[in-house]
Amino acid sequence: MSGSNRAPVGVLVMSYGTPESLEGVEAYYTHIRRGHPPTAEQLEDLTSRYQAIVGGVFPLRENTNRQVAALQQKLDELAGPGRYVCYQGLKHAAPFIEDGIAAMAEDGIREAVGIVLTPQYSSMSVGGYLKRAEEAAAAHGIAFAGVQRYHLHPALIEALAERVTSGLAKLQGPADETLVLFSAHSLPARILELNDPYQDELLETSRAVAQATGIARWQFTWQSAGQTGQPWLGPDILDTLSGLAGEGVAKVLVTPVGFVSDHLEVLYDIDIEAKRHAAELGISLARIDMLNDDPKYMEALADSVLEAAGRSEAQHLSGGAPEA
Ligand code: FEC
Repeated sequence: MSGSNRAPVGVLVMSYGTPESLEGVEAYYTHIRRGHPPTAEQLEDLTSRYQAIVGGVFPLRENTNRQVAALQQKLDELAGPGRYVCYQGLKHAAPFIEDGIAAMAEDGIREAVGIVLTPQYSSMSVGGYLKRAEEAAAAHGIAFAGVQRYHLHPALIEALAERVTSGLAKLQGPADETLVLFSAHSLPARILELNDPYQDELLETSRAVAQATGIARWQFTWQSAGQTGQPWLGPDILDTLSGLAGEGVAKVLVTPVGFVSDHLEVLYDIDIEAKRHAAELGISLARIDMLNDDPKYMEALADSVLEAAGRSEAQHLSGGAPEA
């Protein structure tokens, strides 16, 4: 980023997005399915999951708003007020990624950094967000640099480790009686043919958190696979829990490391579905508190934004193209 004129740098904070109301669920689901409307049965299934979760029907929207405000505050603290200006860009709901970039253009922003509210890179997740943001930025003549990953940032690992430690206390008894089950959103299994780093990065985050907390008993599992008729990465958390019950494990602390917010995939898939299954198997299941706007998480995000802006500025000065 060219630091000489000190014009504000736009920060596009990208998140998955959630409907604004129950009436908006169909349009949201159709967007996720790339323009193909869900069947009545699929729509009813998704609507009933939203209705079942605690903490409001669509907590992701409020949580994302809070995260964006907290990141703005952290950037103001670190770089001076107004040096960086945050905008929101959602993948499947308004304001869409393209809306966020258009708002920057209207405000006269010429340089931007993009960051996604999920720590690990996959071409199917972060790669998709950054591609859309880059294309929109190019159309508006905005120089754009994307943060691809921050899955090993020390402040992120510290924040997750603190939550594992307090989560273990929730389950009571000696910590070595509990198995820590790291989890993340599954992806279609064809990702394996693309040499994608997603799985490795999730395991790296899990290993770093395990080391930071000194836990010996941990495993990784997938969750929230879609119903697309294609195979998804497994084992799924429900099968993993069945296997653990067979091995005599009685206490499990689920630690989602690919999600950063309270939302449907945590509040339904873990807190309702996995918990119910665990209870049937005689397992006590607890979950770590999500990061939401945790100050250490904000530090990891702000640091990654500043690093990307600096990298981009160095490249600008040396005449090279910014890295995506
Ligand atoms: O709280 C909320 O309203 C939104 C919760 C939510 C998050 C989330 C994160 C990720 N997804 C990822 C991949 C896929 C792929 C498909 C897919 C489908 C859905 C559906 C809902 C949904 N996802 Fe999601 N995802 C969330 C919600 N996701 C609802 C549709 C019904 C269902 O399957 O349950 C399949 C698309 C297709 O049909 O082809 C693939 C990935 C993440 C984590 C990274 C990120 O946050 O971007 C990867 C939160």
